Amino acid sequence: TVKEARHDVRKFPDGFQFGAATASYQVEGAWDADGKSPNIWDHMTHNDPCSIDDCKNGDIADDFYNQYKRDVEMMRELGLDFYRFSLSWSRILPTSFPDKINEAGVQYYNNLINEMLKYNIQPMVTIYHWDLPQKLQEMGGWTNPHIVDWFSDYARVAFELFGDRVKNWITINEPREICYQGYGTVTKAPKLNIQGVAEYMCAKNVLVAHAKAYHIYDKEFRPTHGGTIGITLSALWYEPETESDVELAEVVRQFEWGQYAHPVFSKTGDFPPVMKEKIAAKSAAQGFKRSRLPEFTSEEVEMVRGSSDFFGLNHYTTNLVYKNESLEGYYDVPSYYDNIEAKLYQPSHWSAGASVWMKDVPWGFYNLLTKIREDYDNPPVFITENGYSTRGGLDDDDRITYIRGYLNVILDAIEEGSDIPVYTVWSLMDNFEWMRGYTERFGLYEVDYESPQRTRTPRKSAFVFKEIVRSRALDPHYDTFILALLSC
Ligand code: GBH
Repeated sequence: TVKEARHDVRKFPDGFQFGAATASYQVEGAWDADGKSPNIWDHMTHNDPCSIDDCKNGDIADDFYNQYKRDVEMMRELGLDFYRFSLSWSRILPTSFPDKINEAGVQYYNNLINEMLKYNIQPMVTIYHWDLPQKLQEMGGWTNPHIVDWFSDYARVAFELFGDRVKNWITINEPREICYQGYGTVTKAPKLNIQGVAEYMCAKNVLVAHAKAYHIYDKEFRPTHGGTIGITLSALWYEPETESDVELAEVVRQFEWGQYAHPVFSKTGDFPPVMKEKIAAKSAAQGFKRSRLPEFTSEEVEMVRGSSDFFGLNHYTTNLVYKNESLEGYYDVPSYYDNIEAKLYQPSHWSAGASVWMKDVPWGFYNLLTKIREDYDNPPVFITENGYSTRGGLDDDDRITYIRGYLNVILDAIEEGSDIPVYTVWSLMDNFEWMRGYTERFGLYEVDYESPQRTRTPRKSAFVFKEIVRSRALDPHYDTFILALLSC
């Protein structure tokens, strides 16, 4: 389904909330300030600096730790309803455990939250956005089932410290990226590269840890604090290349994000049936004694099922899918793509951002939103990230086109019955883009990494986004006006 983009002025529904996001390691810097202990990104970037494209790291990043007042000022400039940021586990709990709470780290988050609330900008807090304390990694990280307790103890501390003022919680950001990229491949810390095995152990533990934190909040904090809490998943849209790939594209979706969505949002819970079947069959054929996909106990299935007040969705782009049966022998280890027997790609004529994977495909987002509405009984969908990468520069018309196009299909989906009350742009400002370092820029504000203050300057997209938030509407002609303004 490719919908024609509309060119009229379209209003957002009453109560629709606009925000912007960042994550602790990507912006805070102050990596060892005031008692913070190292996390897996400190560890990796210090021990193997050129695992990052530009051999840089997040030691200083945007210096958000010290510049946060300027950033709250930017939130006000944009008129944001809320701001999404994440907590650094090892800044709050330097031993990784709640035996010792680092007051200075807590003070920093209190300052930030209070500064935002002064101007009525609601905090949306992600408890975990990839910066695991290094010590926990050394004990197996997300493959160790004890992490269910480690994480939920940490989450409880966060609820206790900030829950009087924070009413929107996200437990964990993007399990797929944590598990597949960090444990199955080498594309995120800790680069374990244990394909088809560690990533599934991780998947199970992430889901149970999330669910445990959810239930702690639900039972111990919600009655007095009355907030919402959920998990955020990343999902691309996967479109079949031809009619004969329709079924396959659905298998890919179930492996890519159904893996995390089905256990939480389906009526039955548990991993998607197709995933269980395929991995069990492959595992048997490969000589494993049991499926490489761990099982949930029936208590765990029940604990995870329904453990999210909303479907937190990070969405950026779309892939095409076609059948590739000849992967046998191509991979010398049990592999994820061998399980699926599919190839994914993006046609080169699709309009491209700076990241290799970034193409501007709004109709894919429309299809994804429709599918989430149909498959999971129309849950509230919080768009917790959406955004576009460039190589920098203030004139970012491509980003404007992208954000407009994606907001436009959100309005289409809402018209057709989707419940989408929240949109978050990634990102408020340029930041440390993981393995890409500072080579890819996602900010509405440009950050000057040569200046000691990490000076922030609004891009053209910041002015356009500000106008969208102010008018609570999409006016496709607004940037022409800005252009005229900037050139006179
Ligand atoms: C988000 O992840 C992160 O939450 C955020 O920290 C990050 O800065 C931002 O996006 C921009 O990257 O994995 O080979 O299929 C986005 C995760 C990355 C998932 C690209 C899909 C596509 C290539 N997405 N990935 S692949």
